[in-house]
Amino acid sequence: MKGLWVFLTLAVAVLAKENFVGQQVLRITAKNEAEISLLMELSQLEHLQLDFWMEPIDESLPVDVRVPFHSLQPVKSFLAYNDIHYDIMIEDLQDLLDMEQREMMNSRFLQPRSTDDFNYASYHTLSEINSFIDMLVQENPNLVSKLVIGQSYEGRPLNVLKFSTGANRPGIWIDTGIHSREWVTQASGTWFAKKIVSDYGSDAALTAILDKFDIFLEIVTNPDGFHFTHTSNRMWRKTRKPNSGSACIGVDPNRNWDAGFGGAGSSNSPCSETYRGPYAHSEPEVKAIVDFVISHGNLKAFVSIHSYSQMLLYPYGYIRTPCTDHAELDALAKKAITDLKSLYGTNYKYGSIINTIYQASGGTIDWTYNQGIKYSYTFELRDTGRFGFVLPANQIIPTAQETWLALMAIMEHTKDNSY
Ligand code: BHK
Ligand code: ZN
Repeated sequence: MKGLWVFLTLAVAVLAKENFVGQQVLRITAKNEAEISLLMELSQLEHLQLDFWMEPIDESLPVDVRVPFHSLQPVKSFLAYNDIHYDIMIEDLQDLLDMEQREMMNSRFLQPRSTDDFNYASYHTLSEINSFIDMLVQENPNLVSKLVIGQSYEGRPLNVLKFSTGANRPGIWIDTGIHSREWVTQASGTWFAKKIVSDYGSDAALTAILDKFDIFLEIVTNPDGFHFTHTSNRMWRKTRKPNSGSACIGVDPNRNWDAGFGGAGSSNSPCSETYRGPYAHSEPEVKAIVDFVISHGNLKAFVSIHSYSQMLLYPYGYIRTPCTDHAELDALAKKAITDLKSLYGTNYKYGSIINTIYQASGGTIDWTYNQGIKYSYTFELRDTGRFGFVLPANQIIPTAQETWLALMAIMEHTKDNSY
């Protein structure tokens, strides 16, 4: 009887999961504006169900697009007919996802009893990460606590780790996983949490930071989306709130903030991956952070971590005008990516969002910067597109380690330049 239930449960789980058999990720290199225009037209054809991992904006950056099997032939014909160059980055996305699942299964046979046992080199489910959070708090009661800053649309707690060694300190915020499919970010966030408790009291630089500042770390910033990436669709980016008048679900939580909300570089179509939502801060996952930032009132740095494309970005994304602190933020970004590169040679680009990636309105750090949090940055972690959102698990620790060096550069500068 039990065997039958296990079988049925597995069968339903398999059936309920979106499969990506035969789907490819193409890297399209447009030569000129005309080709970009053609790609923009292509992206408007909803029946093709294209998922742009990197959007067509201008010819300075390649366009990465996930193409469902039924659209491969028409898309490739369209590109060939228009003489637009492309390479196949991922031959069969499902093969990569199967490898990812096998790796998770192999690492799961032992339930960790402490954060020392936790496998940082593997991807983990929401409940595994939540258990990790609770263990870390239990093991370090004088340093770490868990704040619940709100609830997701589906009712999950929005957990924030607070690292604190004294009362009434200014704060540094770090979030990972606001886009749920960017799995190396939640995995890195987990590693950062352990790194902070390991280094406090032994590493002079981190100790000095924590003697002046609290660090707030939200590892799973979009828990509904993250759960959905594990159970139903690995490629889910947005929140999971239904949209009235549409069958499409979810809002882009990096277009939902009240900074140029609704402007260029965001969509008003609920079916778009960059749908801004019905109004600013409509998403509970965003509103919870907004309320936290305002009620805290003394955050000095705010770092929001995405993947992929290896960039360190600062405001603005919604306007071309350089922000007041452009020169300082630029110099600090250069220092941070130089430190990052020193570990494994990973190359990062840096600059304002609009100049480096593309125009985007309603983004997180434009809002936090306009709230007066000067050191507002966004990372785009590894890689540059070979694996994209499906970064092999053996890159988690190196990614987290090198990113930590850049975070330390930002936090030290914040410590030395805030009052
Ligand atoms: C980063 C910061 C602010 C606005 C946009 C971006 C790029 C980011 C996005 O929201 O479109 C790209 C992305 O998710 C992949 O991490
Ligand atoms: Zn993202």
